[in-house]
Amino acid sequence: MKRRLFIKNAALSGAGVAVGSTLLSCADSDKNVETNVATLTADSKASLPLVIATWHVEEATAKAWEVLQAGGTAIDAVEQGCMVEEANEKGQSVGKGGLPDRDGHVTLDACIMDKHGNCGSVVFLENIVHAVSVARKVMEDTPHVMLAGKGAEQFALEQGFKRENLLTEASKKAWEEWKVDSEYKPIINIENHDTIGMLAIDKNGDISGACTTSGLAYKMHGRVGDSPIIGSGLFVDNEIGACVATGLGEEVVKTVGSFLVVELMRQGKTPQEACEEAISRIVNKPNSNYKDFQVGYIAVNKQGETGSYSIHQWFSMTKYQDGVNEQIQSDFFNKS
Ligand code: SD4
Repeated sequence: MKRRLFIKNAALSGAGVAVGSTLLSCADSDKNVETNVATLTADSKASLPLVIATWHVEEATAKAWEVLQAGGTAIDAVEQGCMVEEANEKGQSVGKGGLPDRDGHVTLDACIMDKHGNCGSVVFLENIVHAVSVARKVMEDTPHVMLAGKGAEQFALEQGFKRENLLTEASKKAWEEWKVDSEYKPIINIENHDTIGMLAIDKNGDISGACTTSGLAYKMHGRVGDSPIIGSGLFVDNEIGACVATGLGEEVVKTVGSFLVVELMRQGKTPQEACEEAISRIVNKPNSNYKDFQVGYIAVNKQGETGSYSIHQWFSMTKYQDGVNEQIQSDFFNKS
């Protein structure tokens, strides 16, 4: 994920907002684009398939789209889409090349959830690039939903995954520079974000989701975030919709954010309204220090309407629908 590039591009394009034109009527498309992003009506009929992902990950959504267009399932699409970022050594965010914990270990968290509500997850996994695929194996080939650490690695090796060192020279160098005056504080966003979350609806209208991350850069060894926790980092309900989170996982876990968004959609909120409400639960806590951290949600409902919202500026969603792969700048809470 090219964060610096994204910031530059967004600045160059003014508001930096792109809009899924297929979801808008002709009259709508002439209006202010920022408004349009947030005002898809309940009776919008989105065309399927579609895929959305956190941040600027157009190669990943392109892969997922390819699977969906060929008639593939949403679960295959989100797995293969996430794998693109996991294999991307240049993105210091996920899988190979991910920034390490404060002791220099790259440890991965991932989960996946299908249209039946089945789920699989791995936490604190080392030495395996495709954590999302290991999570899928947990879902499909074990009676469990979550494997951790050495046990997860052992399971992956037994399943034929290759063992490899995930700490690239570039990430090692970044870690060594960070150690100079680290104060052992983990870092969240703006300059590094550490996750890809992806949601897809296939041609049959079935929804699946996945999330994979190297977690907070320079976290404590052993720390696990929201991304592999079903209901927090990801939740899919094929009758209602799905949500995936990014940002400071501790805050997402405390509000069970993705489950909350899906439940709010069940109560009638649009994906946009549901994401906004979930962010408001975080920022409106007494003594919330939200100015110091970022959380962002993206969501889709069964009708194919999408939404995204974050605490701070610069969060974005990549969306591939109707042959258009585009980055959509998220609206955000902290405008002060
Ligand atoms: C975590 N939620 O480990 C992840 C990190 C992330 O953008 O999404 N950063 O807390």
